[in-house]
Amino acid sequence: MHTYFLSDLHLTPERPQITAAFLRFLETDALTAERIYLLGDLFEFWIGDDAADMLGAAPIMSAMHAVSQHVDCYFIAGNRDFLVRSNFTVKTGFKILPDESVIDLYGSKTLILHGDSLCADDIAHQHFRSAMMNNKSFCDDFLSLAIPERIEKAKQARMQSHEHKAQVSMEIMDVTENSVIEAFKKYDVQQMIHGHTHRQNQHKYEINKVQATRYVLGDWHTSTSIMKVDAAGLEISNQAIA
Ligand SMILES: [Mn+2]
Repeated sequence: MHTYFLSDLHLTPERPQITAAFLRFLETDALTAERIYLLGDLFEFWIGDDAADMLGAAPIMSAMHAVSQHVDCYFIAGNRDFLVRSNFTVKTGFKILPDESVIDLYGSKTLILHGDSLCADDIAHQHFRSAMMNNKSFCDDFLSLAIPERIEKAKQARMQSHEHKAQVSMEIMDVTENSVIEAFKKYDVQQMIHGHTHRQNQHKYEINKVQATRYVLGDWHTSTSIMKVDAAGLEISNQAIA
């Protein structure tokens, strides 16, 4: 038995080849797993469950739902799709977990998260997290707007995000080592898995004289990034997206 982890697909109607690659995964490998965890930014943006059909997500959600009938499926929201709500769970069968969840992964206690909470040096992003993502009244107000108005605001936010990325160095947008070490200690784990930075890699740490590992999933821009874990270990595979 095995478990899959994926993140940062950034699905959008503008990149149908990535949606096709995800649908292929759902129709094939996904069905062989016992559990699947999606660690955020599945969608390029999400402006409310009621706008899913309009943004072309309906076929994706029904394919996810088909898998959830055979496999335990979980979703942690990213900074792009933090507005997923209970209707998303109904339509996809993926249960929403809080960001920063601890799971038992074949005997190893493992922290799973989207990863942007670890990017403490990115002040603008941390402001976005506190003022918007984690601000219930902001989210409720936004979701109460008419869909075209939400689409317009999301476009503006994406433009600001592009400008921000162009201005801020790559180091600032990566995780800060202090936050990583604090997270290992806070949750008392020796293993964590996250996405967000799109920098697929594994990093070793020594926390209180014990070795710890941080695994980073890649994005799905030019190739897939799928982590497969079983009792024997862990590997990430990348397949080119045509
Ligand atoms: Mn992200």
